[in-house]
Amino acid sequence: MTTLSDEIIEELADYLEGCELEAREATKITDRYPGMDFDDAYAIQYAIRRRKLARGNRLSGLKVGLTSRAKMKQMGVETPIYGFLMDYFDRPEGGEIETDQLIHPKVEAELAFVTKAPLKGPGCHIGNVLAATDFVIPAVEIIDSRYENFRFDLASVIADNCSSSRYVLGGQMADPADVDMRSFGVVMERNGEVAELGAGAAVLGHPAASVALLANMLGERGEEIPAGTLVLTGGITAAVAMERGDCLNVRYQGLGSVGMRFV
Ligand code: 0L1
Ligand code: MG
Repeated sequence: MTTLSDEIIEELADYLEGCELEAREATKITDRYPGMDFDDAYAIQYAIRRRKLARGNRLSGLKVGLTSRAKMKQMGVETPIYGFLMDYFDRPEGGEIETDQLIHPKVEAELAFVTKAPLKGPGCHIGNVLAATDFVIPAVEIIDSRYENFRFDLASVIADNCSSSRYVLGGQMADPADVDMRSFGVVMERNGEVAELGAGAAVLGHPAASVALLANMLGERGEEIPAGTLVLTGGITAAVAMERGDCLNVRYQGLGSVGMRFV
């Protein structure tokens, strides 16, 4: 049940999406609506999604955020969150990220899943996810919170589509049975220097647990993860700020590397 009227939800969706499309900073929406709850926040996020679909953009996947203890602690929250990915978020491996389209981007090294069968909660677990996974593929998510100076809270972040902005997939996929996802190591280098290191277990103990959680959260809305869905499971490393001129290279154990240049 939302506490905000449909009119206010649409007005906030218009405001936040405008900030995304024009790379304009937003002020925390809970300053204006302190009583808004997570249902309101997801209603705003879904309104943004509908606006993009109506304009002809295609949904390209889903993402789960705040899946690492470090990130949850940083934000003082206990709950991971989810958002959507659109076709124009997808950028080529080894390509350029246009910083003038973004506000203050940060990068996260992630393991992405592509499903081959639907997943529906409640009760979805790692076993269901592994059985329904076509392949896993390395990914870098470029998040770009629209909020001025990162002044936000969980409801404001959910409404802002969990800071989703761009993502880059690697070229090497793997059968989930061939990857030890808990000890799967990543090394993130910015401008040739190691910026972050991590292992897959940083993501809720096992990256597949993030997909299961997404299926269970969507199940509460009567939705499922359809077959053929790309799911970004959340940062294995902390998010690292990038600026124009920076080069990023992330090495993924046994799965090659993902690189990009911020121009
Ligand atoms: O992908 C994510 O983990 C979402 C992060 C949302 C908060 C932020 O912008 O740091
Ligand atoms: Mg992420």
